[in-house]
Amino acid sequence: MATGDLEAGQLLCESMVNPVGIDMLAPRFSWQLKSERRGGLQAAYRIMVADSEENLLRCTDLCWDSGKVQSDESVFCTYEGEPLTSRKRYYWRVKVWDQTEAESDWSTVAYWEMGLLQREDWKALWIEPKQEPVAEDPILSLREALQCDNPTDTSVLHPCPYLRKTFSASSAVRKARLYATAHGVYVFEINGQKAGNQELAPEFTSYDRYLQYQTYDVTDLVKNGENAIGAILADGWYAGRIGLAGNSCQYGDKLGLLFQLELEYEDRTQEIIVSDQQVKCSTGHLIYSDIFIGEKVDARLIKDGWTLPDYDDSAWDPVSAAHFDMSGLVAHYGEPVRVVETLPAVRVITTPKGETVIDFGQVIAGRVSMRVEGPAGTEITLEHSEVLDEHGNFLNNIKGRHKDQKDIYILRGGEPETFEPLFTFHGFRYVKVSGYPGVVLPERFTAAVLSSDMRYTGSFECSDARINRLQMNIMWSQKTNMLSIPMDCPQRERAGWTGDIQVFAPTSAFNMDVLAFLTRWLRNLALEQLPNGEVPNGVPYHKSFIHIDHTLMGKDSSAGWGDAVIIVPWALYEAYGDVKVLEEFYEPMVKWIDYVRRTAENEMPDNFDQMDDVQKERQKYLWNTGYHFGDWLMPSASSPQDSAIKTKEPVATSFYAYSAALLSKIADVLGKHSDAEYYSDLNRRIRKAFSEQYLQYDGTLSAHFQGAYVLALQFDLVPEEARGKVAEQLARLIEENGCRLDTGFVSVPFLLDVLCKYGKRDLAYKLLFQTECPSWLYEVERGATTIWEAWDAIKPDGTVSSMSFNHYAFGCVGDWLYREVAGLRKEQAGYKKIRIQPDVECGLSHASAKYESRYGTIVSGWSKQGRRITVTAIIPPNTTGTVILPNAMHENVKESEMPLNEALGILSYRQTNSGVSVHLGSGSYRFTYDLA
Ligand code: RAM
Repeated sequence: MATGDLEAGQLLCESMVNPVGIDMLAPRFSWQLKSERRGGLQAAYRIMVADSEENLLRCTDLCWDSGKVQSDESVFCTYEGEPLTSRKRYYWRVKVWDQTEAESDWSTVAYWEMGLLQREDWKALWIEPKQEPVAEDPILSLREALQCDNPTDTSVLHPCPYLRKTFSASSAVRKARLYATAHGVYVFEINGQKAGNQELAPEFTSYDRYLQYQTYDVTDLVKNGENAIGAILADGWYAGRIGLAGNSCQYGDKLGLLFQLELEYEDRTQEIIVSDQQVKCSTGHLIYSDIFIGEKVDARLIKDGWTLPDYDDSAWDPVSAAHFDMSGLVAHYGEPVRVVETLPAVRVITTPKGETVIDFGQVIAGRVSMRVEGPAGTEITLEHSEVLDEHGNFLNNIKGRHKDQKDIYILRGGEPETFEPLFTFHGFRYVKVSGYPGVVLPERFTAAVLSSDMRYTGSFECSDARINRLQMNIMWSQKTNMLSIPMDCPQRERAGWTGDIQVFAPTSAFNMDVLAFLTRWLRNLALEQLPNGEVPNGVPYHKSFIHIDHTLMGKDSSAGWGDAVIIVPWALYEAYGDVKVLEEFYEPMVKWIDYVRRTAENEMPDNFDQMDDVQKERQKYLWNTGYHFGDWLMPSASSPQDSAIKTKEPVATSFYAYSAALLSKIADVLGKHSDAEYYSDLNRRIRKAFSEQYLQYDGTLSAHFQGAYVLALQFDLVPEEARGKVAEQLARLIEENGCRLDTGFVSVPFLLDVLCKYGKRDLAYKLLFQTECPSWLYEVERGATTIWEAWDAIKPDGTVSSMSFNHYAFGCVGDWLYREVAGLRKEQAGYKKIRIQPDVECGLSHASAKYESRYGTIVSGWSKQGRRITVTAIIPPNTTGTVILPNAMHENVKESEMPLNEALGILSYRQTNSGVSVHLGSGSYRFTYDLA
């Protein structure tokens, strides 16, 4: 019998709410306990699964009944019922008991639906429309590609193929599912209506090994009688011009389509409509569409009603069947790309040069929607950019081949019309409009923001508006760079650089639920790992990427980039407590460390022969050969390459040590204790070699730059007794630099933590509040709305550089804001044990963070008024927390007006030298006290 207020809610299956079309054979369930009482813990649960809602509610013919399981686990509980079948929808619910044996009601019913699990489920044929093969671009060296400033010759681009097929449904349809994928990107319509609301399917993956198909519930689109299904294809990432060098045909030069529409009639009989040679093809109003260059539409060529059954397609061409290995076909995993927000135009500017430019007030990734009325044949051009130049003129600051970001619309004439490109996106805030008939009014333009549609899970807010803007900028950079893959930037490269996400992963997991999104990307990474263990610098690792790496660096991986194979799964485990993510990528991690170990052991630096035996011996623990990106974009370096060359040696060995240490921890989590010992011993040897090689007696490192000190301290590379001196050196370097940072990509995530850990908290805050370049607030004060690639992307004298204005890497400070400033931390992976430790003396008058953990909402907030401190803490049910009240005396602390020893939910408390530490169960608490 259900008692009390206990409830189980927020049901997730494989991190998603009611996913349709997954292919995990043992999906995992999570739920949240809801309880008004303080100190609620789950003591047991019971899950039931059935293949119909009726059976589930009647508890008959169940696919799985877990029975009452004595367990406090409410996340990642694995399905253990009868084997799951293709296409079936499964319904599930859960009930819980708490530690007082109170029993909840059954939760509301949730579901998931399986996709096509077997190769034989696919009856469809790959088809290819009549088309010119996509023109292959000449391979240029990186320098040539970047210097290439000519606008793209769009005459080589081809019209988008349209494909259609008619079919009849012999009676009323009770269920219709469309399974589809493409070589290229696609959109489907059935009877004139778009299938689903996702964009740019099948999205960007390592296509030759991992191609997703999407599942659409199209029950409402299919009607009894005659129907038509149609698709438009475009080059997308598959054949379009992508990456730094802007090459086409990375995976193929022909577009193709695979689809299967499955109907189930009211009488349960079934029918399947597939892609085959009965499909017909043509072209239409999309003159070309390239994912980078842009899209051109001639609305005069719109084929009205082309996906209606009675459309006359007699002049359309046949398609041809094609054969491709289907072994890489997988169900789409994680949230799809969608239009997640629509922004109004803020203003229309006439620039000093006389250009008409729309300002959307925010740098985004996405596209413009334009309303217009005018004579047929009028050609409107929309050009996109993130910045204006120092005079306020439009500036396409991104250099290189195919970096046009230009859409063209030719009016049909007559009625008001709307244009929004289908198969391209741009990184922009400003849009230059040319050829618009009449006045360019802001209300005629909106910007659609494209992003992988993940749940927002975190927010941070404090008493300094500039820091709040910084947090917003981090969010925006995440939103607009997590678009199918974790990209470096949405304009120049849009590449899955492993280093960038490695540094940003912890912050990203505060802001959004990135578990499925990053797990999918890691699956691609594991598939792209080279046989020798190297983890490529970017994933997907397409031909042009490989070419650049080989010609530029002579290999495929770099320290701090390849280490993503260990660091990203670890960040996911930490944030979500997901052990499976460690299990799944354990082998690739081992292979990577093994590659690094072999490289360190076998490749010796040039001066090896001049070394004595002791020095020679230690070289095998130092990763000191080959090209690495080092502490990429260190501000004081004269160029990116200069920062790589100057910093690569200590960075590489530091990451070797760090990854070995993490792998040792991971092995322990997985119960592989002898592996754990092996990696911890390896880590010990690397650390010893590091300090013997690079550390001087006075605490200086031979690589005397901030990032080297940060890494050495963060990764414990110097002996304990030397750490104080090393920290002094770091502090000195920062002070000598005018209290400004000089850290690059891979050290900046740890900079402020290291300073706090070594008693330099004041200096950490000086860096945070610094407004001179380089600093986070310099960008904010210069009007940044996203995080810049380089701290001085706009120089103090106003010069606008050709760097990207939307790179999330330096936004990694977000993680520190949540943890240190607001004090929202974890004591156990996945926040089963929480720590609230606010920094009430950081110079702000209040700060607070909210995080939707898998267990529920966590809040850590504080305010300071004179000597009066208020700390708010929300600890979700089924977790416990420790709240640290800095500089408090326990007898002065009140919790919701009650003395500590009388307050409900408090398990214990302890007076320490630095304050009071309160151990508590779930609930919402408000502590007040005066600073001692
Ligand atoms: C740049 C990318 C990325 C970085 C690499 C090394 O071109 O934008 O941020 O990881 O180089």
